[in-house]
Amino acid sequence: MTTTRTAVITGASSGIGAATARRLAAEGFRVILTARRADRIEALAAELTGAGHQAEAYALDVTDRAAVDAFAAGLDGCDVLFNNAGGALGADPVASADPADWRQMYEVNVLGVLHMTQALLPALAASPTDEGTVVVLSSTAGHGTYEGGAGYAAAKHGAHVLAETLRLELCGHPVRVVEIAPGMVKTDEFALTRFRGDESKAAKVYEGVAAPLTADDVADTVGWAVTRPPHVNVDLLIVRPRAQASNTKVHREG
Ligand code: NJP
Repeated sequence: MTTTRTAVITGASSGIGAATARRLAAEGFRVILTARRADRIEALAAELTGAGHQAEAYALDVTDRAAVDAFAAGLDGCDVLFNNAGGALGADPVASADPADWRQMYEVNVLGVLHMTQALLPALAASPTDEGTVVVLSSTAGHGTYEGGAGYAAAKHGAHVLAETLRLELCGHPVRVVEIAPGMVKTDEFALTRFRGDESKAAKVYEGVAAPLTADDVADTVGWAVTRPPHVNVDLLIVRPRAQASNTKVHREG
């Protein structure tokens, strides 16, 4: 008899989260889709269910600790937690950045991961197939910085440190901790959110880059990491498009 594994995905309403939901559903996971926009995750859950997969939607703001605890209390098991909800706000230099943006980035990219991880760790440790896995979607901005990126990089460095520390603290327990750190990924909303809906500024991020990563490329790395045998811990996977050699060296055509 095979046991159906459950994956909880935060930020499943768009981009990398939605792509990973599709990927993990295809791998046979029951996927629990969470995000603030209920209509988006309900539509995706219906699409996946219609295709014969097991999928449920649960509207959740990861910065709301009480809501996260209520979600966890109603969950009947979790084998994989994909901490993907997050993003950047603004690209202002340190001298003029808005502290409110920094606070919001810390809330979602760091405290959101903390809330979800704390709430679901007991369920992950009790995984009947011994496959409890916490995945943290950080960024190459969690491993280096760039001009105008300090607020986002500080938050993603925080997510990276959380993952590193948790792996040390869980050594000897049946839960592995995986960090996926992508470079430039062309998704519909990431840059638009960063530039508060300014489409021309958002488009400039990817201008001339022949092939940025796609959400599916990142979903592929998550799908691979969480389907290794339970004793294999993929600590950190840094993935960039070929055209991006570092946070500040990008090949642009034209
Ligand atoms: O972006 P986007 P990506 N509570 O904006 C959700 C990182 N990353 O897929 O709540 C719960 O489509 C939001 O859903 P909603 C990036 O930092 C990206 O590209 O409905 N959910 C949405 O589904 C982020 O951690 C790139 O608005 C909250 C999702 O988060 C992850 O990859 C590069 C929430 C954001 O999806 C996915 O980004 C990189 C909250 N409080 C790292 N706030 C890149 N695209 O270039 C937001 O290195 N969400």
